[in-house]
Amino acid sequence: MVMKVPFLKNRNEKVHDRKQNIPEHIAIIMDGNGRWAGKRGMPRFAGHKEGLSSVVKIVKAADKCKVKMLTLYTFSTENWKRPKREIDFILKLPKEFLHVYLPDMIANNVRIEAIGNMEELPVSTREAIQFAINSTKDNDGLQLNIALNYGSKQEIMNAMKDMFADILDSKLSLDEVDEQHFSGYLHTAGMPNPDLLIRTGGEKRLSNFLLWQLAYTEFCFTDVLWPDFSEKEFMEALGEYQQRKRRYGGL
Ligand code: V0D
Repeated sequence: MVMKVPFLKNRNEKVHDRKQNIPEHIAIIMDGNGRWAGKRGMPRFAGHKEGLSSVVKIVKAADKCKVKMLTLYTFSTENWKRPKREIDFILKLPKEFLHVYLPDMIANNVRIEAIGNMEELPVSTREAIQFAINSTKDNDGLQLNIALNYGSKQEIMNAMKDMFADILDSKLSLDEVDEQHFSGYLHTAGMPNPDLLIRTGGEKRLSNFLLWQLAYTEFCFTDVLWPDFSEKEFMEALGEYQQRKRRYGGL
């Protein structure tokens, strides 16, 4: 039987236009790796490894949707409280990322940047990140910011101290201090604020991630664990964002 679809054109117009209101910058808290592994009777590190392949899938999905910037919370300043073996494993992932995925990222014109306190990281981790940054610095496609050893309160405190130092040095006067100027002292200097924050893994909190930068951001929380977060879930989050924006725009 031939289906008649006389209203298809209209229906398509009603479905939100996937090309409109694409968030320019998406920040993601990739939670649930350890639980993903636990549910399968696997050790926690197996979840982090699986999480790394989710990263690559989501970078490609974001690029395909014309998202300009992606900021991923890979390791927080609070994560040092975890067992040493788990920390060691996580901090070896950038090197693994380099060997397995970097050529792919370069082919996709991705530019890698890092935010966070790099000095406290093992040299091998730092070198891997620096290599990734250097080998992608001329790319002008999606910018992938790796937040590692990142904590927002520390970032704000350090920014404040640096700004005070400039005031004491008479490089800056108190009258010039405003939000925009202060933002220039943060790790995210020069980056647009995230339009959308996604947190996977069921928790509904910010966990010291980008407190200043998320002031006007739309939040999307999902119970899906990060290793299970695929292009489908990513598109759903994007759709939710687009619909919210449309509603606000209509007011
Ligand atoms: C662990 C799940 C990508 C969450 C994802 C701190 C936590 C996997 C990177 C990465 C980590 C990507 C590009 C790059 C350097 C690193 C990464 C860490 C952990 C180390 F140039 N995922 N990812 N780095 N996780």
